[in-house]
Amino acid sequence: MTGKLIVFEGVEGSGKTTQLQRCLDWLKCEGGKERLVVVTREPGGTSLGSGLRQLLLEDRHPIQDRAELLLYAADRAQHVEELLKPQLAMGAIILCDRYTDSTVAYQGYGRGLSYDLIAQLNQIATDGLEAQITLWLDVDAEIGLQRARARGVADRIEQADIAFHKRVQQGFTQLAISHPQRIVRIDANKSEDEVHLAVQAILRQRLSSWF
Ligand code: T5A
Repeated sequence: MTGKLIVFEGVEGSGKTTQLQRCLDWLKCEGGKERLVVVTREPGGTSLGSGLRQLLLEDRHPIQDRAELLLYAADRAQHVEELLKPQLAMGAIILCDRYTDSTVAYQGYGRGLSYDLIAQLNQIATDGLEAQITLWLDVDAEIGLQRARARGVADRIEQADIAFHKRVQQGFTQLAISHPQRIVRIDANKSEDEVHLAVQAILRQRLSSWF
């Protein structure tokens, strides 16, 4: 595959969506000149995924933890085959809001499901497709939740208690320790501009080594 998969990860309100959009604008005008740049997200990067996203985030039905895990895996399997693999084959730079680490952090550390089971499901869902780089926007879980909740109604997962979100945070910390080559930590407690400059600096370096 000639394209590159760049993933943004972090707790609720860590600023992924904001930074991903700013990164897209930046890549379009300088960093990724003449390259196809695609923005996507999990859950919800495909038509099937949009429906699964609604089920997962709206508070309409009670969802058991293993059912939740399988719904995220189904979203990912569809996303990988329908969008990620074909776009990477065309040479795209893909900016993806969340990927496999979110499942380890939320369903593993947050819900307490088996890490082995999650690793197996991630393997099945991705067919082995890994990110070239994961930008972990590391913000204090309480600050992130405040930012997310300030926007209005909290979704099903944002409604979980602070202890859950702190376990998720711990999950991302452990993942970064376990995968130092792939995961780059960015201090997301800083201002939007400062975070954007940090993202730019890392990607500028990577882009020049890739292309
Ligand atoms: N999930 C997902 C799982 O449980 N398992 C999985 O396998 C996967 C893939 C997805 C949910 O699904 C869960 C995780 C999530 O709970 P979502 O809506 O995509 O749902 O949730 P988030 O990804 O958390 O989206 P958010 O919009 O809540 O957070 P973002 O994208 O990190 O933050 P953003 O950019 O929208 O910013 C939030 C607010 O903060 C402000 C912004 O203006 C905005 O108002 N902000 C800042 N304020 C101050 N300083 C900064 N540096 C700021 N950056 C942004």
